[in-house]
Amino acid sequence: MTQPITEENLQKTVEQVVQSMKVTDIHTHLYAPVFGDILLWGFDELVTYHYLKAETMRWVDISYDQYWQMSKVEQADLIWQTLFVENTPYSEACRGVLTTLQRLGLDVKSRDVQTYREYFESKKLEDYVRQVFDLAGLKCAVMTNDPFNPQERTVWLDKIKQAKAEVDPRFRAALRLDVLLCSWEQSWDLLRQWGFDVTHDLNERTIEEVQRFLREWIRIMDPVYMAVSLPFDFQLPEESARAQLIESCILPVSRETNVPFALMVGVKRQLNPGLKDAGDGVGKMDISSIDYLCSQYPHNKFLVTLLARENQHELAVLARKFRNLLPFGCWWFLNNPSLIEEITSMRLELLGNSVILQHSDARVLDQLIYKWDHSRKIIAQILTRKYRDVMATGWVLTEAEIRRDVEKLMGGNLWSFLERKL
Ligand code: FIX
Ligand code: ZN
Repeated sequence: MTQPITEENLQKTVEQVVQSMKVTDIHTHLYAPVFGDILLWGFDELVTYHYLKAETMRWVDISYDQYWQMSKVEQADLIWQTLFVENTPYSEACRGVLTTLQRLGLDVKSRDVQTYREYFESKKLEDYVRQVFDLAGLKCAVMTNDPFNPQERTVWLDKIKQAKAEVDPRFRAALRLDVLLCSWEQSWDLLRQWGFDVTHDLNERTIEEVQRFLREWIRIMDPVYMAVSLPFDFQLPEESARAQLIESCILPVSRETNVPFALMVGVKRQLNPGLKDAGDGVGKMDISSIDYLCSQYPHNKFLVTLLARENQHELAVLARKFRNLLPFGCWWFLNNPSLIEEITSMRLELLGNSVILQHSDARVLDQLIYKWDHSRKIIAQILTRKYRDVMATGWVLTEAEIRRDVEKLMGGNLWSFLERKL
């Protein structure tokens, strides 16, 4: 581990370290098995991923309603026929399905969907979770947990809070607050129904009670962070309920509990409602809102990922200015080889080791396999280039140092960020 790295063994060493590093997947839509059928997995879920729905609807002449009236198996068969048989599956989401099948040991060249389905039907979930985490090299997956989701809420309150079931330690919670922050017109009444003394007006009592709601759910979930997905036109400062809830409720509780606030900004919600969960688009956001948060709240910790390619450079520059800002991942429409390469190179050049390079955003358990397989290959290529540039100056590198760097970049920086005293 301490022998110096040479030009001859550099690439192989970096590839081996990146491939074998157990990662913290800082953002997913997965759930621990205790949450039941909201944890999606298996062939038909893999093939009906909303990315693939959108790509399929570009080809077929059926209406959106006709698609949504199909069964899951019928939808998967349509997607498979359209994207995998009538066209070569080289889009990132299509290729991902094939990488997953291949890594699971299935015969991709057979194109035998029935055999694929039988394979997954033979799996027991508990064993399969272990198998997928091993293949993907995951230490931990951070979920997206919405206290306003009735099915999920029941599990937290009935099963977990009553200590009837532990959340699997491989799955950590993230307290997701889109409904609270972006639908206050509805969410205040739900809080009232749950026993919080709030009104629609964000008066002092309401602010106190929303803070109590946040503390309550931090106690129940023990979240790694609080998160919100925000539209591209998100602005702070702003005269709005959302702005007041963020500044008067989220940020004080975030600092008090050392639970960072994660902002995921740049969505154009439901550009095409007919596509439902595949209907969102992207827009460039005004990064001065992130600048405002980091500068006005220097003792708060912010995790930030932005959806527009055009925002990536300014996010990296902003992170150079504010140590309370930790950028993460190549989110959603950026999670493609060409953009991962561009963004990762730029981040290493501007931020060195002080960034979290990737998250999977996996919605289907099996996707962990391909999302991390594809990203690891690109990250290893870029890191090899960066190490080679450093070694060209005469700098002597050891494998232990490469391992140290990669651990930080692949999620370790999240845990040290939590421990930082700002
Ligand atoms: O807001 C989010 O967490 C987004 O990642 C999702 O809404 C989005 O649908 C997604 O899964 C993208 O990969
Ligand atoms: Zn997501």
